[in-house]
Amino acid sequence: MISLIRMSEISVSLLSHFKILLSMKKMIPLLVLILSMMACSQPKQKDYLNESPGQKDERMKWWRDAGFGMFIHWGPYAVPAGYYKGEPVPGVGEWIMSSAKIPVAEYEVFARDFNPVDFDADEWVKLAKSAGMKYIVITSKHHDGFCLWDSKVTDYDFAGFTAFKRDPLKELAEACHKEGIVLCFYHSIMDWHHAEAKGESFATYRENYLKPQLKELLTNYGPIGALWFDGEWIEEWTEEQGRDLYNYLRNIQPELIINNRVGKGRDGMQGMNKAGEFVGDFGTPEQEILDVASKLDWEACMTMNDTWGYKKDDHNWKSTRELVFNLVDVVAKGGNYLLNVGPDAQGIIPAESTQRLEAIGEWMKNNHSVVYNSRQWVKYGEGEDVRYTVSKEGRLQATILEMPGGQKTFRYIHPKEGSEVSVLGSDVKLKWLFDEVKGTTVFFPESWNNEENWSDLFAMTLVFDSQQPQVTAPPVISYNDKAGVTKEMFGEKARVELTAVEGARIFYQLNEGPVKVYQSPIEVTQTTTLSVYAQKAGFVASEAVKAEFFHTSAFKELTLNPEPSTNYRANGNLSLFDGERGSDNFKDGKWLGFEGDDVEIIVDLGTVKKIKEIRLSCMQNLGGWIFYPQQLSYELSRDGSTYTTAYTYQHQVTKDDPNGFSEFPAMLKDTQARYIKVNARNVGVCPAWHDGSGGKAWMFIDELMVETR
Ligand code: FHN
Repeated sequence: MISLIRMSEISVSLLSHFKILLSMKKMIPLLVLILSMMACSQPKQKDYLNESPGQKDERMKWWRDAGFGMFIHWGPYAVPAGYYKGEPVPGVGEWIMSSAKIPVAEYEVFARDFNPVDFDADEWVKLAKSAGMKYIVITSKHHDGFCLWDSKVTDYDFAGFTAFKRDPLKELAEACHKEGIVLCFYHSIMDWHHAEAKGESFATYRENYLKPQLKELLTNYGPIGALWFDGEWIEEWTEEQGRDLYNYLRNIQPELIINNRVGKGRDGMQGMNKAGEFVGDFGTPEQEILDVASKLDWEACMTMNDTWGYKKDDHNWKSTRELVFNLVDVVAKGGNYLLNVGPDAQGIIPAESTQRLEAIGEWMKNNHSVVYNSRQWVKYGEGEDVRYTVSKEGRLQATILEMPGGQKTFRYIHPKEGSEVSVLGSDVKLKWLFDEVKGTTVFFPESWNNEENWSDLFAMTLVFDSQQPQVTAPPVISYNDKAGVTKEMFGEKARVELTAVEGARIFYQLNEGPVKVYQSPIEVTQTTTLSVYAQKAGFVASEAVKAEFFHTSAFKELTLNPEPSTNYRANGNLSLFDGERGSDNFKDGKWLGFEGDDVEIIVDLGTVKKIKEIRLSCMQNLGGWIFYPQQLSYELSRDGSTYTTAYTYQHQVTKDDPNGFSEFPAMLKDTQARYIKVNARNVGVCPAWHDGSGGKAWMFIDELMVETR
């Protein structure tokens, strides 16, 4: 039985609890008010993912006008400088931790010893400026996870790990500000040092480490021009995370520019985005330059030798001439050039880099209008030795990469009557002559046969007051009522028609034969490359278009084993000799796709014939998990039972392998055979380095071509 006293104690505490609840109930509106004020105090995230093209143009203007920047790869990897346990470690220097499989604790020893006492930010920035570079992109954190700034989020930085108690990024920010150079940060999403940067815990790393560190970099170092992400290929990273990070960062610095490696759009080393919508402001070709001009924003990054991070015995330096050529080639194609230096562990930029940058700077003194604020012309160039740009004043600039003899002809230029041709960095005026077919020929002074008299050693830029070129539209090659053919197969003979715009004459060439004027359809009876161009009166001649006609003998029978996958069946076996080779879009319904399977094709020519050549078209698209065969062989037989191998191909695919097509051609000296057996071994599963590692690999084939005599 509960005592009265106990009863009164309970009612007192109930009463007090009720009073507390009551007072708390009174607190609710106040609590709601505080919470909403806090929410309002949290500035609402602006959506920068749907920025208008005009706003993007405004934001990208400085970057597009700059054209030329310095990439700096610097970190603890400069300490071992390419050696581990006294042995040289192959590959790029900044990957030594991974290439030599160095355990974290051991690699940290290099970090502890990283004490760059000779680091001089002013010197670095002045060198970039003297080279004509307008911005610097430095590795704030590379894959090894070491931070080049004093981060409050980790002690794996100079302040926390080394005797070097300075913040190089702070000093660089001040030096850049002083010299009017724009500072940008490279930052690796992949982090070999952070325990949570993989697997399940990745989100924790992203929210509690990656983002807070990026906030430090965008808050404590003044205006940052761009963030240059890398290491986005890890499976933990997704396009969605990239979009979220992009918006998060632009809400910190709205004018920030962010490369396409913030998302998953990059299509391998060629660096531009795959088809589809992907986050990021510019494409990032690496160690390569686009083949043709692009209207998209892009920046080619490149080493001066074979490594990004410092390696003491990598002396495979590109020549200054090659670097100037690359710079001109990139800007003519609408891109920026980001040229790398790898300072050593003392903070010194290798002399070979400094010499080349100073020499480029000399060239830029005369030719800066080719790079700064320049824009693309309708044609980015002619051949391998002429590159066109338009200066900010609107003048046409033709940079000649190979100094010609006494004269040089420019197919696409038609200077205004009476206008002069001048040379950047020289007061010479050059004579010129326009010819409708050949274009404009410019004549150089005798004295220029001696390079001492050249205005520039590496590349010279001529300036024209040119009319907007009237270029004749390219002609069309048609076969079997199909227009615009580029590669066709035919049995007995092929009848080819050529058409062009009204009033244009058509000129064609079969293989290396003479150039003829087109009168009527052309008949070809053997494998032939056709090159055609058109020229309308008063217009400059069009560029040449090519088509290849492949004479193949009809097959009596063709067996294919196994069947291709349902989604990539095209017209089954027929597709292998319908003369229709698939395009670079593997979903174009022309390719036969095999998931994980090896493929065997047996062809019966019906009778024994002289085999001249065999080709099998295959495609590689690493992003699409499509790989070339790792092994391919062509075997021949007269009786269909005993086969002899006529051709084999073997290759271990690597992450640097290019996407594209290959026909694996085998030239056979008229070997007699009736049967051909093709064996293509599939890679089977995606390699360890691949995003899809472990997943089934695809092999795509099309067009088996057999030329007989
Ligand atoms: O793995 C990095 C490499 O170390 C270097 O930083 C280059 C520079 O663009 N990017 C990655 C390779 O694609």
